[in-house]
Amino acid sequence: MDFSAIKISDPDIYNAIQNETEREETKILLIASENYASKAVLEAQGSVFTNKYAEGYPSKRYYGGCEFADVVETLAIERAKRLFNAEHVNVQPHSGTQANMAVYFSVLKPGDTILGMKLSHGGHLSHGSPVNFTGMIYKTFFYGVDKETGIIDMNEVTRLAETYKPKMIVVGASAYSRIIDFKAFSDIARLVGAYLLADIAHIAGLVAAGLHPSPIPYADFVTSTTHKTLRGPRGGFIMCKSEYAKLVDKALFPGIQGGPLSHVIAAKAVAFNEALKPEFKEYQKNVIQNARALSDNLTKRGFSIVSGGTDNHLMLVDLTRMDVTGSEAEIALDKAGITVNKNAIPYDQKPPTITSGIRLGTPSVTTRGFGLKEMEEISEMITDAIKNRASDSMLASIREKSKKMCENFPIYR
Ligand code: DSN
Repeated sequence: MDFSAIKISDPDIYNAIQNETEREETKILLIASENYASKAVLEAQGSVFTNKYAEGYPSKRYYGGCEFADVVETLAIERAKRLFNAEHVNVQPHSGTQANMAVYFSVLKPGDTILGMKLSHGGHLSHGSPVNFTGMIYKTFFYGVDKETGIIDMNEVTRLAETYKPKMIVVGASAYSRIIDFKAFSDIARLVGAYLLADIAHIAGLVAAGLHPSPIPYADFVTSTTHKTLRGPRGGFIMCKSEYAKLVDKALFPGIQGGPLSHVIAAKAVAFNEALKPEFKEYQKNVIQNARALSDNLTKRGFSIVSGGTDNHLMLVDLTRMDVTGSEAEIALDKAGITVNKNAIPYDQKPPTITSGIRLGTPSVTTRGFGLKEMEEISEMITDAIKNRASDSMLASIREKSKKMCENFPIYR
């Protein structure tokens, strides 16, 4: 992109942008929720639509001059509908949490009961955590994964649903590597008269490509972000059955948000268009293939993967047996030029600031073109960095290797 104006007007911010570009280009990014948006997405997001107020919805705005904001929002909606086969789409949520909030506000009242997945077992803050608005406004109960298998315990979901009769069941995760059975969740929701919300923020790209079963036929509401496997701009969106369209739209605006971010909506439209192309399916296949390869390679090198492997774009590495904490591993890997996040593992004995695990994902490295050979080399680098975490010279020499690998696969250059 052209940064000629900011280079002169604001060198501090210009330098930070250059440094961030350098960081993204030269480090191996394994954070499962991040990706590299295309130049077209960045251009749309950096466009003059940032200047425009467009409160309301296409053709029903509270401001004049919205004809082109209508064009981008309508295209974003139509493309998302096609991509996911959805009846109704709202592309205005600023984030995944705002999308979830709008769904809750559309059909729940304060004090109603939600059943979601435990945060420490891979769920999300906005699925009922006590430190989140969901835990403050609603009564919340949680299911988790089986201690032995690391897989969602559907018997427990049924038992909790029958016991607590939630008004909403939430399914979806930030750190769960196996296929989610949306139909089974829907059967339980019907059994107890609950709404079903499927939050596919992490797996949206896989769902769009038909590589993970879609919740659309089963869930009343489906929410997502646009920037993870979907590889668009940072933001959220909501899909729902037509019967909830008005309630959802009203809950989002004027309920919880004001003016939509039309520049981000333009970028969402670009990303949805990219995701409709055949290359996107190939990309998602490679994301899964790389995740499996990384998980297998790490297992061969003695690491333990929660649930024994992965069906999607991510894996949770249990470091308990390696005698290293998640935060120690995160710091050592960063020094070696590999960016990851520490992550609680199910039944973790350590606090969330320390943790016994790291979460690894392959969406970003696959976007830059890494394949099976690189997955093997990365697993070797991860092993060496964790084993030699006390040696700055070893970490520096791994940093050289990771940098070289990145230089062979430029992102924006
Ligand atoms: N922060 C996101 C993630 O890393 O999965 C979830 O909101």
